[in-house]
Amino acid sequence: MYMEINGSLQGEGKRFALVVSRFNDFITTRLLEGAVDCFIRHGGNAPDLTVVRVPGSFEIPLTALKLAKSGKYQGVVCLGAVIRGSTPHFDYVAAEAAKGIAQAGMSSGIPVIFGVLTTDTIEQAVERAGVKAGNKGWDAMMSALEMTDLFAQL
Ligand code: INI
Repeated sequence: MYMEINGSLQGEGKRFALVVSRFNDFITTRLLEGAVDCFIRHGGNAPDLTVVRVPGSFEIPLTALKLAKSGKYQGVVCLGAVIRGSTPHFDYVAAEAAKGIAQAGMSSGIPVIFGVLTTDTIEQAVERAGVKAGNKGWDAMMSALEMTDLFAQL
């Protein structure tokens, strides 16, 4: 026989910071709406959310780290949209966002969730922001709920 530990999806009493990039705002606003909706539908209270806007996805990691280390939140949800253009800029921004967000979690010791879209086209981003491929902001909040509950048990 073994013991298995799972995180529940209960939002009540949880406090989260959401770091949201203003770059590609028409996508990230939809991601934010999905994340907030998910939180409320799982019993969370809107005043327990703090939304922090940053210029672009490149700025998310440092901001997430500061919030994660503040001790005010059980978790941090990072929302952004990096959409490929005609130069290699995409690769640098997307790689730094992914690496930095992971590092923010490692350094702070609390769940820091990667809700940054990295897509080849605007259409792919739209599809993942509340259209036919769901809403990745909602998915990111689901991960935050599960991971923070899990961490409370470990
Ligand atoms: N930031 C994004 O969040 N998404 C993008 O698609 C993007 N592109 O393609 O340039 C982007 N660039 C801005 C970057 O995140 C920084 O804000 C900027 O370089 C200043 O540090």
